[in-house]
Amino acid sequence: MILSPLPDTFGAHASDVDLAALSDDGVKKLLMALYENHILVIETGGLATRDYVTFAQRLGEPITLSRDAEFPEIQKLTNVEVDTVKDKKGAAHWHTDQSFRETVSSITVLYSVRTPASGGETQFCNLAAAYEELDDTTKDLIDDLVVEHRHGISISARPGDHTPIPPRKWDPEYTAFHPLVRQHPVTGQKTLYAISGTPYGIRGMSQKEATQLLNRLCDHAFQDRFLTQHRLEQDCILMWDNPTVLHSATPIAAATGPDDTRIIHRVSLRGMPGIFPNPINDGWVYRSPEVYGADIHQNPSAGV
Ligand SMILES: O=C(O)CCC(=O)C(=O)O
Ligand SMILES: [Fe+2]
Repeated sequence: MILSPLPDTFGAHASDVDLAALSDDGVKKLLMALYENHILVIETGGLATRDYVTFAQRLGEPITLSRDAEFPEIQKLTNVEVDTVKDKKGAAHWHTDQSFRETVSSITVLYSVRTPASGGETQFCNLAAAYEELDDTTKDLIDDLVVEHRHGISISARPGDHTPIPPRKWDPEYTAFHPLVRQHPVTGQKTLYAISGTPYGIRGMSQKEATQLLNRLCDHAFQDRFLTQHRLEQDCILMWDNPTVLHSATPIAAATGPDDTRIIHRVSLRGMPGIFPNPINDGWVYRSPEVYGADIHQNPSAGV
């Protein structure tokens, strides 16, 4: 396996790796590269769908988002008959997957089945690096804050962001509460969590104060040195350490033929990988309402 940094501000790249025959040590190496670099690209050389799902399952527990009989773990992202330039909906807004639910999504994995000749980049903002560079007064102010999240509502949406599509059967009143600052359960690194996309308020603060604080944190995080983007090559994997980044899809016009078709097999994971059975904390685990004094609802419907 050859690991190298991606050429831009952050991220790692792995090649010369056979994912269908990877040892536990190999999985550990890839995961550490992911945790330390927040996004990881793997050249697979072509991977059967079953082998892809089996590999993803070694990284966490798939959150089932599709009704596909054979591969319910896989959600298809495509521009076939979907035009996100025109309809301005979808994942082209800065978000953290599943932050509107109590179950923290740990890793998101994309496998490129078909790549357009241009466009379709995924953009990222490194929230762990952004946290690290905050001044101590701000860290003290925010370390114990709790953010209220709702799908489709963001008091800190970035200019130009698309409107998120609410999942089917999603009750707009459903709310999840998450710490504003989390600690990575393997590396111990602290990170801002989901500061754009779903924040609706901050416990104990007025809406005005919460809006100001979240937007101040976003203005800090959205500096060039914390940003990068990646365009998937065919048969490659792009995955991200979901709680430590914000990401956004680039709008893409509907496909007109093979050259501009984008088809991605997406797997969303939760929990700890089997290879790391003893995390240093419960960072990615749902914390009970007793901790936050919150009324938190369950809702198993879909959404990214
Ligand atoms: O299409 C993309 O590049 C990313 C979409 C997205 O937000 C996701 O898969 O979670
Ligand atoms: Fe997403």
